[in-house]
Amino acid sequence: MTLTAFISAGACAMATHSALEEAGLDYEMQLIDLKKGEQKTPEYLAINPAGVTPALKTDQGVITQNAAILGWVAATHPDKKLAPVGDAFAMARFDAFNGWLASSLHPAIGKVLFSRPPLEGQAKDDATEQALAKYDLAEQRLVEGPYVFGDDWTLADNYLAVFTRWARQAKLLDADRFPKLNAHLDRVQQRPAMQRMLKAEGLEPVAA
Ligand SMILES: N[C@@H](CCC(=O)N[C@@H](CS)C(=O)NCC(=O)O)C(=O)O
Repeated sequence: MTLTAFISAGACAMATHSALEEAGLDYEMQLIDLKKGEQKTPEYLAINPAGVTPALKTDQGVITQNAAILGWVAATHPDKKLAPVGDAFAMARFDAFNGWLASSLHPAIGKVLFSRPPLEGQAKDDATEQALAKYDLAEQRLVEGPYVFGDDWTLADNYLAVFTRWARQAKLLDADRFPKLNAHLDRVQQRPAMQRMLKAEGLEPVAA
């Protein structure tokens, strides 16, 4: 199987990149620089017409969306125990959590951090409050602890860590308000696959 991962350093594609590392796969990495607009070039739009990263080119074709890529990596490497493959109910919950990250947490924190032009004043305060309410939901209801699904780490943990990392970088992941999410991020950042991913993207774990 020949795999090419289209990744942008420090972006949500860190979830896909770390999944490939967790599975120990051989893949070629193509860096797409979002600041230079490389996601909108005709060459890249031929890979992912939506003009966003990540994308994963496989022998069967291209897969887009972190959540789908994580599910595919886990399903094609069941021996690596990256997700509860084979348990339909547990897989539905894995997909549901990843779907929530993609459709709710990511857009909320993305609006705060990456709006162009940048949000200011009341608009920024409102967007921040709405994003933090979603982190509250993760802290209080969705993340069982120590991992998303209790004692068993899955790829959903690395995907969540993308957004807790962004929040910590922006000084939004308050230690008193989000003790579980802070401990979770510290734990996930220690994974060798996460550290390989960060190094390959020219990044480092973000300290509390
Ligand atoms: N739900 C998608 C989101 C993909 C996405 O929005 N990627 C961002 C980076 S985090 C991107 O490429 N943005 C570039 C743009 O919108 O021009 C996924 O998880 O794959």
